[in-house]
Amino acid sequence: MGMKKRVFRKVIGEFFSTRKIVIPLLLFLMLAVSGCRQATADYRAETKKQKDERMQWWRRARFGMFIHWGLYAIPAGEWNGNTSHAEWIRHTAKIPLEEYEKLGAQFNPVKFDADKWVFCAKDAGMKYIVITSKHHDGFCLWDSNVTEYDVIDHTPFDRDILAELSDACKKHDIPLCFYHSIMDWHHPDYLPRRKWENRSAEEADLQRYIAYMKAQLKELVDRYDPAVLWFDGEWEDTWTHEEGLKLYDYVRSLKPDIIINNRVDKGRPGMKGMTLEGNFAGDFGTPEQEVPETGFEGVDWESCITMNRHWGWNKNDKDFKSGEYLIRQLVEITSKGGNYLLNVGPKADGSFPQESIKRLEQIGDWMDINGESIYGTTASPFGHLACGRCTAKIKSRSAVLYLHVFDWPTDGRLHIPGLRNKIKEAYLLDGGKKLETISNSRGVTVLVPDEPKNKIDTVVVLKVSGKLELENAD
Ligand code: H79
Repeated sequence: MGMKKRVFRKVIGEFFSTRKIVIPLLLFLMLAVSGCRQATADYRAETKKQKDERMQWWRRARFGMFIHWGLYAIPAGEWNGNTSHAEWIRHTAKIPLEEYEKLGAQFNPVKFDADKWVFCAKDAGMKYIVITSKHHDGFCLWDSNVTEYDVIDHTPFDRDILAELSDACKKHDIPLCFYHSIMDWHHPDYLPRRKWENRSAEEADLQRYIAYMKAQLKELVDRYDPAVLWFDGEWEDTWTHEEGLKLYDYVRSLKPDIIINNRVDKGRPGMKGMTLEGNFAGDFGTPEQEVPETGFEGVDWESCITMNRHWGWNKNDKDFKSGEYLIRQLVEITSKGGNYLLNVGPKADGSFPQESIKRLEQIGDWMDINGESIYGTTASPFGHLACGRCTAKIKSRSAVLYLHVFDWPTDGRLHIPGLRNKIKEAYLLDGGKKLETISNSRGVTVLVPDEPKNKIDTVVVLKVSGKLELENAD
């Protein structure tokens, strides 16, 4: 017995005293531990500093382009004489799956030119692009390995749209992002079926669908390196909070610094934009067709809004908002600390609607001169300003206030009530003309020219020294 013990000790002793073994063993243990951490990483547990760094480009950007494009562009909103449809047409016109699939044969967007799209966005002053990799209809704009229901396999058009767009975005240095619908009216394993459909759901297995969606997301991240994933269609009963958390962590594990919207999870009440308090995943809120009454302190959000009444191309919808309206909407949202995601629904031939191009150019003309008052700014420190809106760049010992004057004063005097700071400099952003200011007990009065530079929004810049001091700001 004693003999055996000694031999055993000797063997063990040699084993551990041999550096050759100990070092690799330690390395192995360290790797194993860090590997486990990776696999179970809770990406939502990051510090404020880490999140601030991840969100930085997005917060500075303020303005992006949404693109809704797919097979639904072919009927262009019209089905059996009803002209009110768009990207929901398969559902709203109750089109059987086989019939909807046939649209693929007509999808041949010969005018699609990724560089042109990117120039349109950049010239408008937009800083990122979010395109529908897949909308609710399930049709995919890239050559997916896990379905034939995509642009390469299901249409005569032999070009990978997302590949071309991703190349163009890289070339012209603008982040590309994907809208990806969780709801899928095409995949046999997605549940629930539309109520009006008579497709059998007997063999369907939602877990298999989720695996399919994750495989697609991996393709998208690996091939095109999106900056944001913008989920949608999470409101159906089959999607759960648990799956939402898992999907969020999965996408972050593919690309740790990616940004993901709140529709990945079930945290928003009904179809509202902002997430409720609680353990919900999602980096930013998503008000849709809506500008919130006020901003949300410390919460990121992005209003997505159409130029007319539809997201997908609808040839009969001529109800476009004016360029003036859109510019002021951008300013309004920025002054509340949000981002503005403005939609374009390209036609089936791959071109942007003329009405959209015109408005993007109008916005671009204004942004060329006034972009400084949008990018990298934060919400207005004022509760309300009679003359218009305010965006700001605030530091601990100084601040720049951009006063967006919608209603130009008729008496040459622009009043900023409640502002207590010493004014270092005041000037028009357009052209740089210096302006005089008068400080009194009520605040600051800026003496301005009789006519505004731009009737839509003339920006008056105020540089103030010291910590920003406002009184009765509401
Ligand atoms: O992708 C865009 C929309 O298709 C999608 N989200 C934006 C970004 C969206 N999904 N649902 N909704 C918007 C709201 C739901 C509206 C509905 Fe209807 C009411 C669906 C059916 C009735 C509006 C009217 C859409 C179709 C008919």
